[in-house]
Amino acid sequence: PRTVYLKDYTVPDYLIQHVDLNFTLDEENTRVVSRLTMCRNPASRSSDTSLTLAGENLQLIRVVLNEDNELGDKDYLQTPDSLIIHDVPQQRSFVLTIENGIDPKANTALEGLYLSNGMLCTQCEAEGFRKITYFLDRPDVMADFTTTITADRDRFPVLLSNGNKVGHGNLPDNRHWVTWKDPFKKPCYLFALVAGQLECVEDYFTTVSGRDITLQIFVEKHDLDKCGHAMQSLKNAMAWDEQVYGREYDLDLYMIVAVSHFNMGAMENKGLNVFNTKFVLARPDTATDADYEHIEGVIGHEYFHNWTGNRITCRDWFQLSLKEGFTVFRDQEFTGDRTSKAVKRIEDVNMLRTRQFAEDAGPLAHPIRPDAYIEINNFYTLTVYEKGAEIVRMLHTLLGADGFRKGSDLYFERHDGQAVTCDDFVSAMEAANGADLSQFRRWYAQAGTPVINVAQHYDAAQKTLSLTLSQYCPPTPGQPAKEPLLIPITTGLINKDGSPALCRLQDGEAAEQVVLQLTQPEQTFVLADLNEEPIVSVLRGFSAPVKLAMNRPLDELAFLLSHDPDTFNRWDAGQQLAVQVISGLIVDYQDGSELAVNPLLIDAYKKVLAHPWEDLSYFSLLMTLPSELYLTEQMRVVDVEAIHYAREAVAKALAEQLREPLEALYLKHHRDESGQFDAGAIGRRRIKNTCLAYLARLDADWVQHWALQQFNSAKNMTDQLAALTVIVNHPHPASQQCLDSFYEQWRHEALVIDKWFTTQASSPLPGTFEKVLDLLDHPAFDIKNPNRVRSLIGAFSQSNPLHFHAASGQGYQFLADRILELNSLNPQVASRMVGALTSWRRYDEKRQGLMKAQLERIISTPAISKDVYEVAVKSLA
Ligand code: B3K
Ligand code: ZN
Repeated sequence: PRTVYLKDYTVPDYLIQHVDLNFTLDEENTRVVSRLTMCRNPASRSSDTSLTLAGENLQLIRVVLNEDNELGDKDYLQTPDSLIIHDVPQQRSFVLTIENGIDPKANTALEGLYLSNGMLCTQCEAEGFRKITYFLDRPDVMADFTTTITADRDRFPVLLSNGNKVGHGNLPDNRHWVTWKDPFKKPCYLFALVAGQLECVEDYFTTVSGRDITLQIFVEKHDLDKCGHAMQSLKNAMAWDEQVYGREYDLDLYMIVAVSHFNMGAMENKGLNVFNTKFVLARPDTATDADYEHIEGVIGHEYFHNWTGNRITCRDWFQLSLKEGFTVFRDQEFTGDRTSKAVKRIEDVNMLRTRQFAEDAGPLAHPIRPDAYIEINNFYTLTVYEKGAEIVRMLHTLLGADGFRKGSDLYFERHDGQAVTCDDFVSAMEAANGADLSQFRRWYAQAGTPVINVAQHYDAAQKTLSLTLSQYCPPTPGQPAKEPLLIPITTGLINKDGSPALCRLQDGEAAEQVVLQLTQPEQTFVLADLNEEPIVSVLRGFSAPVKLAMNRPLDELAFLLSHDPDTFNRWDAGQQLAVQVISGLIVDYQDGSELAVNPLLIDAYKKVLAHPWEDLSYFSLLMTLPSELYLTEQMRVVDVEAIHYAREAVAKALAEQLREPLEALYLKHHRDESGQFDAGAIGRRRIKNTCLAYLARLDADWVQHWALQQFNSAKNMTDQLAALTVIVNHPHPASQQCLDSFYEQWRHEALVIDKWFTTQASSPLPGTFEKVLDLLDHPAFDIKNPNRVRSLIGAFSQSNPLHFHAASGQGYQFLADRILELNSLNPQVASRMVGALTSWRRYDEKRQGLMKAQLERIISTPAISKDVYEVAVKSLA
């Protein structure tokens, strides 16, 4: 397979001004006639007069140049992935008409035009348009599109594409046609077409300048009752982007279509977003509070792309983080404003510190702007998205909210209608603020997670505190040595009595906190006017994507857990406290010693329980132990069993010793507030279910009864699923019965059945692996549906370390078998599943050998896709 390099970028040799597409739809034989108005790009430096268009799996029917010149075999060359026309006009624009056939039904890769439950839909990002017709399939070729769709009226009553509907009519033989015109120039990856038996929910939004925008959500008929939340989320997002970024919507129509078969979350096609049903459909009894939050977040994300992605797009795919990092930052802030800022920040950092840090420390580490790829779809990673958002967040921290807004305003003003680079974004931030971000730019080019060390020295005579910070970034593939980065470290001080101490840097103003700008490998900052030595609170709000190496004594962590006014650091102090205690128990477990939990931890949690919290979701997070995955990241050689049993020992000790307050809290908040989604009701459900999960560790009849009661009486999915999870994760006499009744209750709701699969695949109880094997043969399992694959195979391999990493290696073999099966059906999904094997170096020798053997087996399989090949080969390197 061929590697593509950023350093090889050249401008396109030709431009496309106008695209006129004509689709005659059929499940197995769709005809596409594409009429391209093109010209030589004046900026091109090549002297070659041929034209190469990208195209895959297309049946070419004819090629016509300038209306009447039908080209013959000798005029062009067809390769498996291109069409090369030997000679095209160089001095004036020309029209190229191409007719080709495609087979959507055979398209199980779900890229290009494909079938999902009888409806036809497209997915073109990153390079799917070439599976529809021959084209200059690169984001820096922007054109205006007119699309006419003709189809049978019964099978495809609804025909959608980007922009505005400009014409429609009936044809003989029960056929009809619709024409769509998108007035905004766009790259072909933003093209979309949807056709099928869809029903629609309609509403409107009045923009700040008084324009009425029609909003439509298209779903299958039986899902019409699950669109209300998505619609409200869209309106919230539209209002938020006006208020926070001054961005107004630009077309008169905004459409969202929900489809069941989708490789990822959603797609921001201009005016016609296509969504995974998972991020649209919600009803109180079918979707959890977390689902409600994710739907609003993803609807926001795709909406925000209209400005950060569509109006201004990427020059090339190496710049992916330009749109994704910025848009994730925007959706994170949106969700924080809509829900709880404190909780949202913790959830985002949790994900970053477990999954993205692992990526950054492993064989697939890459900068947020990668230098090279074999398959671009493999680079829609946590690094490009989540770390990319952290880089944007650091700019926000460094420049302040106003400075950042000035920068984004200038970015929109300078680059509207263009395809640009990450560097253009940073330049706009610089220019608007008169800032020098040259060192900051290294974040775009360097992979790996920097480690920050902190040393403090208090000088009682001078009343100063010296903080010496140092940075070190471990080597990553292809980057043995790193340059120092500009790292903003938000820091505050707390007096011994728990009151905040003011921070004053030399010549600075006194403030509640300061942003220390670390630019050197080691640097000392002096804080003045301190009558006593304070406790430092470093990296508040997680102000940079780094690892803080501070070995604090347990009592200092307990102090911060009680007193830090920064909600993030307060929570993190509890996490670090628990990590230290659990780490000690991991060693005890490995030594075969008894697992005795440090009373200091119990006491700290007791205090948390006694505090009158207002934000109960935040309270729930404070009560939640670090996940097994986070603990995995803290170990040199990962021991999944020791992690699981040590963490369980702590959870059980907390349940035993804090039984009374946990019970009281459960009973206090155990009420039916189904259908209420305000922060109060969500928080009450969350803390109640956190208590139930602790109490379940007591394995007592009465708790089993509580769980069963809750399961049977719940009228909302949050409570029902929380109860089911407790029942399935602990020995419970009614376990199978509950699973069966849940299945019966929800067999017609695919998204709920996904949860049913996931719950079983995630259980720590013995027999889970056998259960997963049985579920593969369950009639509801369908390897062609990515949500189902993720709910069973993904959940087992990525969220059940105890069983996936069973010493026998059966989990690894099982996963490799599934990857090979998926490889020929859906390479993108197959490649995602390889993720669970890539961290093989982190395990003991025996497991390393077993995991490696499966990776080797994968790459030596004939006809392996480049998607799977790239991930497997790089993880072995
Ligand atoms: N831009 C799409 C992701 C496309 C993934 C292609 N493999 C969704 C998003 O980030 O909004
Ligand atoms: Zn995105």
